[in-house]
Amino acid sequence: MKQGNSTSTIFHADLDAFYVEVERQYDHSLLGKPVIVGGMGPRGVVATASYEAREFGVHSAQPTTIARKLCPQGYFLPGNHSLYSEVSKKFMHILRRYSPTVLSVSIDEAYLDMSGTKEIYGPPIGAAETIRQNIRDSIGLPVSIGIGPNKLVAKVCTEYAKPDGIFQIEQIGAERFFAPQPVRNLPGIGPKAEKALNNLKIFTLGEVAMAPDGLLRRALGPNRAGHIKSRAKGIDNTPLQEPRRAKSMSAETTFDADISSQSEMEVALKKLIERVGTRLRKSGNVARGVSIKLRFRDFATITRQHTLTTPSDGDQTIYQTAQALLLTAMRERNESIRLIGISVTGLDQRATQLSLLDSHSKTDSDTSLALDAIRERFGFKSISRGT
Ligand code: TTP
Ligand code: MG
Repeated sequence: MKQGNSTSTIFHADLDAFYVEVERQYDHSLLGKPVIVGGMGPRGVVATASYEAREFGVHSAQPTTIARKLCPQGYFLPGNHSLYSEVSKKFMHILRRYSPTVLSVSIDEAYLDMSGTKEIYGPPIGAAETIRQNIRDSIGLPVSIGIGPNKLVAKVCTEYAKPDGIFQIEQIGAERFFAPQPVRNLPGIGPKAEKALNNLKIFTLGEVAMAPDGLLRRALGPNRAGHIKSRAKGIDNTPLQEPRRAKSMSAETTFDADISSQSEMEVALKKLIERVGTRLRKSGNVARGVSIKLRFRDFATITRQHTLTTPSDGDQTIYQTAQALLLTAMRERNESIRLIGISVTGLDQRATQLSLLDSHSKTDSDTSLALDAIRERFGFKSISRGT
């Protein structure tokens, strides 16, 4: 995936005053008026306000009672959340027509990887205009689109595009574009970080970019300082979409009667591992870790885990690891158990790990895959590996 390099074109699309604009579709008399959607009870808060109402100082998350004082002539509506989520689905659906990589990040907001689409949609601004028009024609809503070389710049651009517009900054201009902006404009800097920076006389993103590392570490902590500094220059290498995969898979079984013999536990463990292992191999992942869970008669529950030297998807490797964990756990607490469980963790795609697999892991993996094929044909109980 092309990300964060000069050829990437990322769009950030965000509907304008979303809930209000949906309400206006159903009641045209609300067009051009200060409209507020939110909780109407004494403890209710504003979900959103039309741009007309924002002029009075009304904003999201403000108590509705305050909004009423600021804007007594406003039209206050309780909102219809199932309708908004229906419309949101349609919005995302339209966006997916324009890019195979769309990352929806909230009900009315998504990133699109538009890299390499020039041949189809022309230059970015024209493409954004086409998308905006399509959204207006299909669901009647105004949307703003920020365009940048990465997610960060695109997102900040959207703020400049609003309402109902397009704004683009290329990588070459990103640092200069960010420099005069207050630190709070950077996604990821909240009120606390803002205050800490301001206390050190750092007010703009340009000042963050130039600040000595030690000073930033003092304000933001050692982990965030370097990250925020590069973001303050408009640099962001985060991929648009994390590969979708489960980080772990597990199975467990509760016994009808508590069991205390180690061999019974091992038999249960083996069955669970065959189940999880089959799922793991089907998903095309290998595991980096194995963990077991034991629940004792008194409901006390422990987990024990181990990181594999070589990632694996083979039942035998998983079983041997789990068995060793079981033995250690039993040495600590030799009591009968009511539940046993297994998890494979730290999953990663097998293809990207293949070169790391040693010959033993490959044999184990291949044997397990062969057993999967037999089970698929003749049923799960048809075959099992001897211990
Ligand atoms: P936003 O995109 O933050 O706001 P908006 O679409 O109303 O206005 P704009 O993007 O033009 O600034 O949020 C989308 C919807 O999410 C918003 O219409 C209502 C809901 N929402 C809340 O319910 N509570 C909140 O605090 C916020 C920020 C939004
Ligand atoms: Mg919005």
